[in-house]
Amino acid sequence: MPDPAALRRAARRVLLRNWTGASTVPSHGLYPHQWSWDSAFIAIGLRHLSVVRAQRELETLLAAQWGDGRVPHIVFNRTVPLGAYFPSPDFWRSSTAGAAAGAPADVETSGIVQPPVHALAAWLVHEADPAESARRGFLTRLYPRLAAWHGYLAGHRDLGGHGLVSMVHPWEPGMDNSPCWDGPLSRVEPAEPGSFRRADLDHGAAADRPTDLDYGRYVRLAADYRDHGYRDADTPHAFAVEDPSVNALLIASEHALAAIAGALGADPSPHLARAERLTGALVSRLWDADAGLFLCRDVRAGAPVRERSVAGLIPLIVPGLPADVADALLRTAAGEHFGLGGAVRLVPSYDLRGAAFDPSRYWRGPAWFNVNWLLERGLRQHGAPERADALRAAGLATAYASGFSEYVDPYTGQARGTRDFSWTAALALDLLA
Ligand code: 9WN
Repeated sequence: MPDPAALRRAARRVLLRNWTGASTVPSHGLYPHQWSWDSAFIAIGLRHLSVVRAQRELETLLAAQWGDGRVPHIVFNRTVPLGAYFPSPDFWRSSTAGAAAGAPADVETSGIVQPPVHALAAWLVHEADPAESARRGFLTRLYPRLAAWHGYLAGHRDLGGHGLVSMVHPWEPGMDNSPCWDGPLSRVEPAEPGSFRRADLDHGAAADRPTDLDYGRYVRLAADYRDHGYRDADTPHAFAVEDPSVNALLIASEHALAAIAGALGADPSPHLARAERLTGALVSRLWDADAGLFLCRDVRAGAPVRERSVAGLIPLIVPGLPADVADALLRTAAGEHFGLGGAVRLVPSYDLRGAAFDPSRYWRGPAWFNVNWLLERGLRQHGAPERADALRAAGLATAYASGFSEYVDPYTGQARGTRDFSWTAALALDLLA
């Protein structure tokens, strides 16, 4: 375990450097704009440095919310050159192509979304200093926006028709090249290789990143959505998946929204009712008792995706999970596929025994800090405090030793991806507190 004061200083330095004045970039080189779920995790850590800055982080993101309630996955910084990140604003063209869906006119964004961690983050930021939060009217301003965000997901994204939210692009669940998407993506015709330039390869090792074929398919799906005005009802959505992690995060955030409503003297019951409905749908539709974890579902094929992704363990953060399901998840986490408390330092993003496992390539095996932070919370919530303590210690040691890297080899803890990554620093601060 590193010296807590040294760790705190180093994490603070990363967050101060990555702050741009109104929000935080995930990393200056690879990701020079504001990302949606990154900002939620960053705010959770920033609250330990400055509650006002943490509030600002979330408010900047939500200021770019669309009229239909969606919170875009990227809010572009207009001072950053177009070639610094791909796809850039001239690809998404949100303010024109997205006008009918209510895209803002004064800021450029992407048109897809990321997991709804924001209400959970807003509640944790509020709890860090409730008096200051009340004085600044933080929850009063955020509540309608967060409610509209969840309303968009529930109202526009139940593509499977069973009460769960679907993601329509591999960038949406935030686990871009998870082996779970290989099957659903194989039906997508890739864009011409020469029709775009991958700026990510200017900053990251190709072996640590998605392949060119993946990128061709990402581009095709995003362009199709754009060309249908980002209107969900009109877009064919060749890729549609129900992801247990996204739905679990929505449930946790719906519980947080109930707490926010309660703090504001509003009625929490609609949020609790939605959380309960979602929990029922999550268990009945995605739970696989034989595998001992939740599976993703390919909505277009009408079938479960038989791959073990860490997304299937993340429902441990759901408060009202049936006890037998929670117990089975704890056993699976500690078993041969994920190695918690045994073979690995941190829980991998994908099955250690899976055919597609690769300890270096992005979401196909490496361990990520946001995922491990969520699992740490889930372990604590479901009666496994010793395991949570051990994961916390491993997370802190690995975050520090890896230079707050984006992800690590799950066995060795060796740094992968970019360094000085904001959510790694932010969540280390949160674990320290
Ligand atoms: C595409 C910013 C984001 C994270 C995602 C991670 C990665 C982007 C990319 O970086 O995705 O959104 O260009 O690869 O997969 O989880 O939010 O940190």
